[in-house]
This record gives sequence, C-alpha cells and structure tokens, in this order.
Amino acid sequence: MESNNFSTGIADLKNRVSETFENFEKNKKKALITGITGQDGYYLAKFLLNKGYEVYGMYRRSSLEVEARIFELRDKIKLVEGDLIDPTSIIRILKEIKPTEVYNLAAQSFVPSSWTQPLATAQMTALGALNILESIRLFDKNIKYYQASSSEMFGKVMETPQTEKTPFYPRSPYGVAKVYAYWITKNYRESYGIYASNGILFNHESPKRGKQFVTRKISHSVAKIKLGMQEYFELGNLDAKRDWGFAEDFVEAMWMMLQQDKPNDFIVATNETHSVREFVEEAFKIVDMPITWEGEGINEVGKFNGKIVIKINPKFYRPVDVDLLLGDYSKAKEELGWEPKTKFKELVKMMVESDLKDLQGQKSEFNNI
Ligand code: NDP
Ligand code: GDR
Repeated sequence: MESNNFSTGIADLKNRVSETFENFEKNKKKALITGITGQDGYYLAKFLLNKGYEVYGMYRRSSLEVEARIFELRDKIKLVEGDLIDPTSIIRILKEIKPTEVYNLAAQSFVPSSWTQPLATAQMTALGALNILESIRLFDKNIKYYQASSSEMFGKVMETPQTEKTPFYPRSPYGVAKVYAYWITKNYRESYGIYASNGILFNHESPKRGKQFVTRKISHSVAKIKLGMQEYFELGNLDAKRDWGFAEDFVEAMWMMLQQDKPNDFIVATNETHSVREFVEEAFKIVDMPITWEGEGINEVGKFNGKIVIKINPKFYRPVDVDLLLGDYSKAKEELGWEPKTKFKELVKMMVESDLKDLQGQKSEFNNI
C-alpha cells in the first residue's frame, strides 16, 4: 500500500515538473535579432541567452562562413536565413518562430560605403526597418520592436551634448537612411500602437568590432606594429571626435528599452568625447610605444623612436565628416536605470590586448575574427 502511494506521488511530481517545464518553455521569451553576424548581434545574443531567452538570429546568405563572429554561441542560438530587403523572408520568419521581441540590428552600417552604395544603403538601412515594421503590423502587432538608431543622425550637430530633443542634421547617405528608419519606427508606434522604440546609440566598440571601423583598425594595426608584423598604417581625419562606449554595456540598454510599460526613444552614450588622435595615442601607450606627431594635414605623421608608424592617406577622408559627437544619456539613466560601465582607456586597452593575444596565436577570450 505504502509503496503504491509512493509511486503515485512520484508520478504526480513528475507530471508537475513536466507541466512546469512545458509552461516555462511556452512562456519563454523569444527574441529575433537581425544582424546576428555583426558586432552587436554577438553581444546582444549573449546577453539575451543569459536572461533565459530563446534567441533566433537572422543572417543573409553569404559565400563565406557566416558564423565567424558568433562561433562560441552557435549551439545556443538558432539561425534563420532572410534578408532585410526581402519582406517575404521576414514574414516567413515571424510566422515560423513567433518572436515576442524583434531587435533590428541589421544595416549597411559602414558610413563610407554609403557614398559608394547609396541606394543599397537606403534599401537596407532605411527600408529594411519599414519591411520589418510592416511585417509586424501584418503578422502580430504585439511583437515588440527595437530599432538600432544612430548618433550619425545628429551629423553636423545642432547642439552639444546631443539629447533626444536635438534636431537631426545627417551628413552621410547612411545618416539620412537612419533618420528615415527612426521616423518610421516612431510613426508605426503612433499610427498602429506597436511597441516600437529607438535606441539612439553613440559609437560603441569592442574586440568584435569590424576591422574597417577606426577603433579596431587602430587596435589591430598597433598590435601588429608592436609584434613587428607591420611598419605603419594609414588613417584619414585624426581630429574627428566620438563618444565611444563598449558594445557589451550598450546592448543591455537595448533590452531595457523593450521592458518598459510604454515604448520610447533613448540616447545611449558615455557623455565623454575623444578624438581619433587620442585613440591612437592611447593605443600606442598600451604597448609602451609613446608616439609623437610631426607635420600638418596630409603630411602629418606619427612617429615612435624616429620611425614613422602612422601616415595620412586622403582616401580615408569622407566627402563630409561628422566632427564631434557627445551624447547625454540622462534620460536612459533616469527612466531605464542604465549607465555605461567601461571608460575610454579601459576600452582601448581591452581592444589592443585582445588583438595582441590573437596575433600571437593565443586566442583572446573574444576568439576574434
Ligand atoms: P555590423 O556592421 O557589425 O553588423 C551589421 C549586420 O547587419 C551584419 O550582421 C550584416 O550581415 C547585417 N546585414 C546588413 N545588411 C543586411 C541585409 N540586407 N539583410 C540581413 N542582414 C543584413 O554593425 P554593428 O553590429 O556595429 O551595429 C548594429 C546596428 O547598430 C546597425 O544597424 C548599425 O547601423 C547600428 N549602430 C551601430 C553603432 C556602433 O557604433 N556599432 C552605433 C549606432 C548604431 P553580414 O554579416 O551578412 O554583412
Ligand atoms: P563612424 O565610425 O563613421 O562614426 O560610424 P568609424 O569608426 O568608421 O569612423 C569614426 C571617425 O574616424 C574617422 N577616421 C576613420 N574612419 C575609418 N573607418 N577609417 C579610417 O582610416 C579613419 N581615419 C579617420 C572618420 O572620418 C570618422 O570621423 C560608426 C558606425 O558604427 C555606424 O554604423 C554608427 O551608426 C556610428 O558609428 C555611430
């Protein structure tokens, strides 16, 4: 008799555990990240996995390995094929996975390429956002949407520091496309009541940053010079100033924006600005190679121990540049409780040290691409 009761008890317990597990699985939040193969895709996926999300990442077909940057997460996330400029692929994906949150990180994000490919940039960076929002409207208006808006929208800045109220004056086809994406996000929120928020993120970097962007170009080149693998490298505008933060800190704000009672738009920044020149100086200091500058304009060079380690190449100048960005993140601090954790010098150090390790064949914790 006693053993019968015991067996029934165990069976009940098993049922309840499996019910709880099923409910847990049913209620588990599902996130779709577009741009999963990019820098932010990696950090956001990692962050959401830690929060218990089921994470789906949209990638587009490529002739190269798509998993390079997200290699360490490959068994934890589910990859789905689609393209921002093909709305049918987006609708199919929404139907298949029924996400609760969509983070639209995909874009043609390299500013110089927006002059060489302005139309493609508009299609991906501007209309891509519309394609997703329209798919959400048609499929399920309860899906929450995050738009990766950018400080590039401030361009020729109308005031400093920039806040959520600063008017936009974009200075590149990329910036113009992001302004469209910003407004269409706001418009779908107001027109259809969709929970759609803009994160206006200032430059954020990491060891996973693409090597075309100036910070990673510098950290990687400095590491190579230190190891005797390269003599010098070339840059463009040394005096542009950016508000540089760490990508891992910034993705947390993306998530926070989708956990509020109401959708809204927020600046995410560090409230510090530094020039490209300062980034270079700091990076060389980290490898004990303090540099000095000589000359002016395109003839300016950076030297260490009398040897040229930096030259200027006008091919890296842009038709027009954004001279200074400095973000005021007070609203994010007050309403989301978000603050950046990583300071400028720590960021430079992390990037240079990671590149040094990888080049020495030691594989940094970032398992760099
Ligand atoms: P990356 O350039 O590293 O990544 C961009 C991602 O978009 C890649 O995964 C790329 O795929 C994908 N993508 C591009 N076009 C398409 C397309 N047509 N269909 C599907 N996927 C596409 O950018 P970040 O991770 O640095 O930035 C993420 C987002 O945040 C971007 O929208 C960017 O504009 C914005 N942003 C970035 C800031 C920063 O400082 N990093 C600051 C402010 C905004 P593939 O690998 O195939 O090229
Ligand atoms: P940005 O980043 O244009 O701000 O866009 P990037 O790192 O490309 O340029 C920053 C500044 O550095 C100057 N610069 C150089 N830039 C590059 N890439 N290469 C060089 O050799 C070089 N020399 C000087 C540039 O002129 C510029 O002033 C980034 C992207 O991630 C966007 O997608 C994002 O929206 C914004 O940041 C916020």
